[in-house]
Amino acid sequence: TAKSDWWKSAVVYQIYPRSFKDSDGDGIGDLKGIISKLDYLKSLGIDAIWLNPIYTSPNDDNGYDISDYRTIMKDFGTMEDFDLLLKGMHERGIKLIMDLVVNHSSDEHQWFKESRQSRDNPYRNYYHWWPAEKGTPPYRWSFFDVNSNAWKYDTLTNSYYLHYFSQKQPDLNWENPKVRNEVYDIMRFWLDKGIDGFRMDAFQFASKDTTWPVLPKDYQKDVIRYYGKGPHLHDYLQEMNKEVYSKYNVMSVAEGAGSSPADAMQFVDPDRKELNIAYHFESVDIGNHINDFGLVKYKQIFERYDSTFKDKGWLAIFLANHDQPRMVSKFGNDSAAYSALSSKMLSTFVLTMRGTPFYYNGDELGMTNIRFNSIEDYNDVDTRNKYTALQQSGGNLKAFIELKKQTSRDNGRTPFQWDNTTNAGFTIGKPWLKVNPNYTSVNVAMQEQDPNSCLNYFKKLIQLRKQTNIFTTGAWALVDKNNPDVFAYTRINGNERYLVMLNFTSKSTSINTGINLEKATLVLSNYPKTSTIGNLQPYEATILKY
Ligand code: TEU
Repeated sequence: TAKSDWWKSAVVYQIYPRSFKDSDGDGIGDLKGIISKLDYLKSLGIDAIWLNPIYTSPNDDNGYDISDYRTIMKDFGTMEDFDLLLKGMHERGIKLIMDLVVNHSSDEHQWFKESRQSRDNPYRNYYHWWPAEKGTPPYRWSFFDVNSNAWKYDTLTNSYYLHYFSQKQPDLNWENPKVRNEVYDIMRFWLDKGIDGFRMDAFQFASKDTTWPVLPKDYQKDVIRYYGKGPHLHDYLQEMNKEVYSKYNVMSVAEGAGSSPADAMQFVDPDRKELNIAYHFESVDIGNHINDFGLVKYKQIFERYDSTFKDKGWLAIFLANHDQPRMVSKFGNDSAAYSALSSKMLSTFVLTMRGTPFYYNGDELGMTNIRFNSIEDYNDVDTRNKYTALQQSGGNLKAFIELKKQTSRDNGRTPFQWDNTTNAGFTIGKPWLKVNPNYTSVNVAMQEQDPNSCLNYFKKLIQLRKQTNIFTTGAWALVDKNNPDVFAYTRINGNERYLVMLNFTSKSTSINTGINLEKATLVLSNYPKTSTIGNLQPYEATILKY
């Protein structure tokens, strides 16, 4: 791949800074904490880090509500810390991708404070307002609002403002060129510091039909179709590319990329000059647990996307992030017997697919869902507000808590497990979110010593992805596609041929590859002894060269 396409062969590691490493004992992870772990990050072999938002924020949604885009959140440190972090990363050959959250700002951003003052304030049109004398605005669903209503009435000017996420996250009005230019300036500010790209948070929602048509009843069940294709979305992206991205050798990721492969292609078709990588949600929105939706349906998603993207465009491959439960708790099996095995199997998947792997911190250790028993333990605005809503409507709170043990975003946000000292070595203070009690057996210190650990297996996978570019560019095709237990595929580049076989179940099973494997050689497996050809042990992952 060309030098400017470095992001195609990169492995991106996502750091949730609040939970990674606390340096000052306030219980919250910070930039100095990350700096102290740079050698760990280097040892993984990853190429780039995506850092969740670190800008000044009142933390209604843990940094996704930004009140100043050019300063660092006090909890996380200072701009000096940031400069040192970037320098330390670059010295180790690691690139930095920042989160760009510009579908909305915080309600505590200066722009919004001005905007709400009066109907003729110069910042009024930075946001979407509906004057109350026109009646109630056409209903818009909100992801996080307790009343699921994205219009919030504000007495000060007798108007409603729009917030697709929480009430403290008002949506910016992208139709206003001043807003667009403000954002381009913010982007230049960080790119000129030398960062290597942006993940564009929820940007698919940025363009709204401001004639505010009435939407069909229950449209929110298919919300991306209605919110993810605003009338000017791609005009904005093309303008942003022309004004900013085209001037830098950096990468851009569309977080959310419509609701079909064709939609996703629109964001990243090189001829359109918009973004680089499409990060779509079909493979995580499919359901709460692999046993519910089944492997065959899951495989079909990847087949549909890969067939659209085989000649142009580029995808992200991921199983988890800070909005998801832990990868092993959703797609694998986190029981004592199978947790490590299935974690390794899932890592094999992420690192051998076509697309750029986005790998979530802690998954390299096999970290699992925490499964809080009480709402008091939760921090996540989404979980808390939905609980309150249910409380108000007299719903089944017990069932809700059971469901959140599987799905809450906080499952993936518990502190990183460094060692078996107090609080997993994350902080000497009181952690902002409880540490998973399994830290005594799942942690970096132990796994670094164990040649068979998840951590060491993850490092091997990264080395493998670097030794050959087959996993980046090789053609991808499903094998035994209707097999309900096994996710298997080939990666082929001319004479170089690899077969990846992943057993997604806790039973021994078989696979019909239709390939002559007599001369095949073993590349990597999560078992010391792989099965005879055609058979796979529980959660076995085996890569063969043939
Ligand atoms: O998430 C945006 C978003 O659209 C997700 O809620 C998505 O629909 C879901 O994960 C699909 O399963 C981003 C951030 O990742 C999230 O943490 C923020 O809360 C949100 O934007 C608002 O900024």
